[in-house]
Amino acid sequence: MPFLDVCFSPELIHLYELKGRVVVVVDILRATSSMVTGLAHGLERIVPVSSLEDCKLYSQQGYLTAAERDGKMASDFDLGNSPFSYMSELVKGRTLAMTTTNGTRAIRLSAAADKVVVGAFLNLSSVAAYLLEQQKNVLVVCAGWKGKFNLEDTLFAGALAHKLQDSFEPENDATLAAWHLYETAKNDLEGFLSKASHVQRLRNLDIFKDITFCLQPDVYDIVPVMEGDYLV
Ligand code: 3SL
Repeated sequence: MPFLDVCFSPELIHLYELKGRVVVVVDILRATSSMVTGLAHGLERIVPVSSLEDCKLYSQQGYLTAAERDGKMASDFDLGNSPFSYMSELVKGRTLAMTTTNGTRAIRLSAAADKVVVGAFLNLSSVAAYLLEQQKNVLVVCAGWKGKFNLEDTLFAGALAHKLQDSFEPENDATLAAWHLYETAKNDLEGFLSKASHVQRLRNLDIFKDITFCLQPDVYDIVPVMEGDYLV
């Protein structure tokens, strides 16, 4: 049986062998939720970039650009990081260069994996089905917040561990911890997360509906996969 492991923060990724694995990068609030939403709404591909400067360079090549820092849209870019802004006609058929505080960095740090895919509650069952097909060891990389642990990404890892529990073996205590956390929270994810740091951070910015939206399971049936520099 293949293994399922969880890396709680990009700062810990050096402890894991990525080669031979499928990595699922997750940033529930909100980067990977927005990526899944955008690609499901007709965005052609996304290049995740680390810095605002690099992202800006892409606009000179005709790319649509999206940038977020500390929960806010950075100035002089086309989009921020609300999934609702990725539902517009503006994204259809376009290539997007995107940089966010944690999510895009976690994707770039995972590049040595055999495959890098993007997960969110919004595409949870599709990611689980994809992993069942691949039959390779899996590492869920939680984007966290500036190197620190967060609850919402860990809950996603736990939800995936629940979905795959008959077919994947938990590799260590991180997977077990995520499984138990999700078991406790599964009937009311939003209530469970009410005191979570990033939920409070977003609420302080008057961002409420994004939280509710990003916690919905299986709104979309796509699995974004990195191909070269692009998420498609
Ligand atoms: O950190 C990130 O990558 C973002 O998802 C953070 S935010 O939800 O846009 O504030």
